[in-house]
Amino acid sequence: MRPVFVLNGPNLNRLGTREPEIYGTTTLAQIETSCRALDPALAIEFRQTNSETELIEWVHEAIDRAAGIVINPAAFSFTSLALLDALKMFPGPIFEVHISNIHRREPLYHKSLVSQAATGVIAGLGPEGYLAALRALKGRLAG
Ligand code: CA2
Repeated sequence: MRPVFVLNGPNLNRLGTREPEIYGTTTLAQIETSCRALDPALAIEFRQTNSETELIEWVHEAIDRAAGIVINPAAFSFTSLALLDALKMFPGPIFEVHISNIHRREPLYHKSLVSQAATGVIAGLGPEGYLAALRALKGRLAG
């Protein structure tokens, strides 16, 4: 079975270290562990990068060999047409996740460009959002 890519954008490697009132105290490593525990049979490639180029290259890799994508593009959500273009090329389901409720934030955080390519968008569920996205993805893949 083809893997599911769980991709994380800039600064999320620092999750759990600041702004706990917005992002909580869970680290990205803990989120990875809970994603893997959801379904040990699911092949998950869980990655984080601070580089827009690398994130786009991972989407290209996903086009060639992934069944689905869960992506938290972090700040690239609001800035990267290049990431949107790459995701538009992906033929399978894409779930965009934001740990915080971006719509409760400043207007700068309200408009995710990436959402145009997403099958579904989850915001404000905290780390649970990744699990909700994986469950939704599994449902889609099972038809
Ligand atoms: O809520 C999310 O998951 C976000 O995608 C996180 C992004 C933010 O720009 C989005 O608006 C919403 C970036 C998170 C910044 O990284 C942190 C690192 C350490 C501690 C807290 C946040």
